[in-house]
Amino acid sequence: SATYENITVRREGRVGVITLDRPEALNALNLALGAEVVAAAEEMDADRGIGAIVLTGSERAFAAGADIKEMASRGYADVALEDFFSTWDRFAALRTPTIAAVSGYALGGGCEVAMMCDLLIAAESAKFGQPEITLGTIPGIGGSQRLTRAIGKAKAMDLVLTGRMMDVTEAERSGLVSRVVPTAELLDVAMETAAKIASMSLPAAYAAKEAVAEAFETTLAAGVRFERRTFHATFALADRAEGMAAFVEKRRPDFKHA
Ligand code: CO8
Repeated sequence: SATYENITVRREGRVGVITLDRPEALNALNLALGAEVVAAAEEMDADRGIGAIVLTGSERAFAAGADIKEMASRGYADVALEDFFSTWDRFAALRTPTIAAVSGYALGGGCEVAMMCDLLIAAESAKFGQPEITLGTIPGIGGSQRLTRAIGKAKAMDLVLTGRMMDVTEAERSGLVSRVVPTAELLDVAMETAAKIASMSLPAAYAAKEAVAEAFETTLAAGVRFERRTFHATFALADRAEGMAAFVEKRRPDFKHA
C-alpha cells in the first residue's frame, strides 16, 4: 500500500490503525495530511478484512486544529472555490466503525475529526476545544453541528464563543466522549475495543452504525422505521442465523461477514 508523509498506517488482525504523525505542528491538519487520512481510511473501508478503524495522534496532541499557517493567506474565493476542507466529509462517510483515541490536544479541526468518529475514547490528558473564534473564524468541518448535537446548546455555545478548552472530566460529563482511560492505557483500550467491534459480523456492524447515525439526520418516527426495516434486513444474513444458533447452542458464533 501507499507510503505517507504525515501519517503512519498499520493493521493488527481485523483492525486498521491510522496515526497522525506531524509532531512539529502538533498534528495540525494540513491539506496533505487530510488527503492521506482519507486515502488510508477509504482503502481500509473497502477491505472486508478490516472491521474497525482506530484514528489516533501522539500523547501530546491528537490534533491541534487545522493548519493555521496554511490557511492564513487564503482569501474567501480561494477557500470557497476549492471547498476548503470538504475532503473530511469522506472520512465522516466511512461505513466501517471508527474510534478516535484522543490524548492531549483535540482542538478546532482536531476536535471536529474526533467527533466524526463513532466512538471517542479519551485519555485523562485530553483537552477539547473549538478555538476558531480566537482566530476570527468559526468551526469549519462540522464542529458547530456535531458538538451541539453531542453536548447541547449550553456547552456548545460556551466553547464555540469563548474558545476555551474543556478537560476530560467536563467532556465526559457533557457526553462528548465514550470512555475516559488513564493516558498510558489509551491505545490498549482503543485497540481492544476496536478488536471487539471487528469480531462482530461486518454487515451487522455497518447496519448498527448506520442506524445510530440516522438518529442525527431524521425524525424519531422516520428513524424508528428505518431501524425496523434495517433490523428486518439483518434476517437475510447468514451471520444473523449463526449468531442466534450459537446462542441457543451455548457456543461462540463463527461470523463469516456474510
Ligand atoms: N496550525 C499550525 N501550526 C500549529 C497549530 C495549528 N493549528 N497548532 C500548533 N502548531 C505549531 C506551532 O506553531 C508550533 O510550531 P513552531 O514550533 O514552528 O512555532 C508547534 O506546533 C508547537 O506548538 P506550540 O509551541 O504553540 O505548543 P504549546 O504547547 O505552547 O501550545 C497549543 C499548544 C495550545 C495547542 C497551541 O499550539 C495552540 O493554541 N494551537 C492552535 C490551536 C487552534 O487555534 N486550533 C484551531 C485551528 S482553526 C481550525 O481548526 C478550523 C477548522 C476548520 C477549518 C475549515 C476551513 C474552511
